[in-house]
Amino acid sequence: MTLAPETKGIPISLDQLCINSIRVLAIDAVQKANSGHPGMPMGMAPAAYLLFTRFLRHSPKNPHWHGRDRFVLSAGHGSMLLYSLLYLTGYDLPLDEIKRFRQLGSKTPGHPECHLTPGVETTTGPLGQGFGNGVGMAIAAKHMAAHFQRDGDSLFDHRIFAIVSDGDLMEGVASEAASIAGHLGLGNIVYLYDDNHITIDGRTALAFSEDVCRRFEAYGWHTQAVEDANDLEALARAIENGIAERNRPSLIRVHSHIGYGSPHRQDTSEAHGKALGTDEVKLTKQFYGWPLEPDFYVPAEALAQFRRCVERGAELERQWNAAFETYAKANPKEAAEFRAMMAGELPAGWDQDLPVFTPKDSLATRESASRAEQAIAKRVWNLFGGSADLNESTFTDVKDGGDFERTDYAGRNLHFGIREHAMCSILNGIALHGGFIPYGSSFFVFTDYCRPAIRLAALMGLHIVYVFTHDSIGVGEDGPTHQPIEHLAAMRAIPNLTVIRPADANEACAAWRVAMKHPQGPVMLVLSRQKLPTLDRTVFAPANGLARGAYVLGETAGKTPDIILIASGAELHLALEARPELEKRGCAVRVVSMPSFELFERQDATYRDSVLPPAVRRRLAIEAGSPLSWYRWVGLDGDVIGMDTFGASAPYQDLMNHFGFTTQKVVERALRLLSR
Ligand SMILES: Cc1ncc(C[n+]2csc(CCOP(=O)(O)OP(=O)(O)O)c2C)c(N)n1
Ligand SMILES: [Mg+2]
Repeated sequence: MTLAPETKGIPISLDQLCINSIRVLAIDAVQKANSGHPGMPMGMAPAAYLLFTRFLRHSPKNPHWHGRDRFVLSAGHGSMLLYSLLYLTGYDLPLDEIKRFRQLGSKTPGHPECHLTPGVETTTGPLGQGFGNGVGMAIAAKHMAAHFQRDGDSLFDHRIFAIVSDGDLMEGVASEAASIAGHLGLGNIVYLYDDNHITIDGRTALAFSEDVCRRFEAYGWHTQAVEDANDLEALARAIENGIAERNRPSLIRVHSHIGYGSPHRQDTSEAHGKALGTDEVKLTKQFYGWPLEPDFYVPAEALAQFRRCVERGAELERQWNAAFETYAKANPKEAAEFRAMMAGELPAGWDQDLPVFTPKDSLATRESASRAEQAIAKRVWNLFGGSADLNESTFTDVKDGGDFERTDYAGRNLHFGIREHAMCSILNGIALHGGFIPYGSSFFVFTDYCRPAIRLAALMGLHIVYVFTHDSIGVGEDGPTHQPIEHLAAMRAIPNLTVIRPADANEACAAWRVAMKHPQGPVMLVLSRQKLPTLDRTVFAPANGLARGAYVLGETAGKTPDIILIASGAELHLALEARPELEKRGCAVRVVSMPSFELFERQDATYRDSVLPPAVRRRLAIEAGSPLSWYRWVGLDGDVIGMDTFGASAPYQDLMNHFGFTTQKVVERALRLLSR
């Protein structure tokens, strides 16, 4: 390892002071916390410095300014790189927060979390996700520009920059996202790849030997290489070229040194994920020509140089606002629409075409939900999404909406291809970009392929609608590989994800209504493949009870119930059929429709007790999925009819009989419970 001391006798340039300020803040913060990842910030500080001070159009005092370029730190473990930049360039992230890196209640958590820290565009850490999020942001920017941009104005041409690491590029989700980004020709993307040859286990050569640039060229990307991460000229030229390339996304491979400047840690995996230690901190600061005291030292001239971003950003913002005013004068309708969608407002009358179904209609909920979605999409153009090659089955494509393609970014229907994981990561990016209510669809069983991104959507509190169909063994002939079993339980286990499994067509409409008005987190609609009866709402309680998560659908008049039958989705109809059978035997029965645990949990105790009175302890839940999540609601004196195996391949009616989802079985189990 050769380290070329930069300081001997030569005055350190201002650029160098700034770059080393980033490095030293990262080193000191990790050292103080005795936890974190100093190596990557030390290696990539020059590129990050250039980006934030020269290329990224951002306004530190207004992190939500729409016209800003987006910066994604996909390698979220390098969080101190981002926190240093945010502090230095003047975001509302004071030095004290840097000193509280990784501590309880700080704005500097171990990995960047966008809902906590001003200037953090997305929550990253699970490698590959940031890569996909950036592609989503780029898609959103292109769609918005295609919709709003009029000749000549450049209001909607912001760019998406990211730093991605070896780990990011090894993860499958990044390959999926890179493939679709290249296919779509997203020229508003410029990603810097931190090619430092090191991951946690050691040299990348242990597990990663493809030619990354050639791989990305094959995806349709524009690629460049910078052989020395400290060569600012070369970096600047490459970034300029990347920006100038308008028809392809750009990847700049930057050969860097993890832990740059640390005599014993540079270019080793030891620099990746732990504090350097006091001795090594000292040696490293000496290498940078840095004073050893105090910690967190930033030279005044370096800070001043960074803080020029504040005025620069304010000026960019002023120009943008002035251009927007001109635009608004010429295009008042569009400007009003833009402001409303950015504020998250739904247009007046957005729900007035929602269908009302009658008992004559026998529809799968995927079908009724599709009709609801079409009715909404007609009035809400910024409902924007698509499916992972399953429109034939999920029915989510917007009729006459056109396809989002490289030749037509105004097209409303996204075709993710068979890339469920990237689909969900991209949806996160679209939501983070702002202005859209993104949705995506596939088979419910393939939430397994989406889960990491869904979890992050829930963590970030993003307004996204998932449409997952083929919700149970009701799938039928496709068999166990396609039959969700534990999936409802798994999705219900994700905090802040609202899962809704409607039981009939009108509940499906009510579910879409909830989904549109739930900005605080993602909503997942879980829909049937098979046809279901539409309940007669002149006999049963209205379907808008769904909004409260669970509601009493019907019960034996004038009596305290002996038993409560609770069900979601298709199985609700079994409970309804069992009720008269049980009444014939003298039992008082209440039937509760429970399409959403999460919505029900959000109700007050009075309402919850009115639906599930604590005194009524005999409760039977029926759902064609793992019983795991139901025990909370049925209690120790209750029972669950569910699925404990992977299902089987057969016509779905045969499966329902075989696995005990029949009226007769429900009656039997209810009687058994009553006789206990
Ligand atoms: C999906 C996922 N798997 C594993 C990890 C744990 N992890 C954090 S960083 C890392 C790899 C580090 O290598 P690289 O991406 O090259 O970063 P560098 O060490 O160069 O900073 C791993 C495996 C993770 N954060 N996300
Ligand atoms: Mg690496």
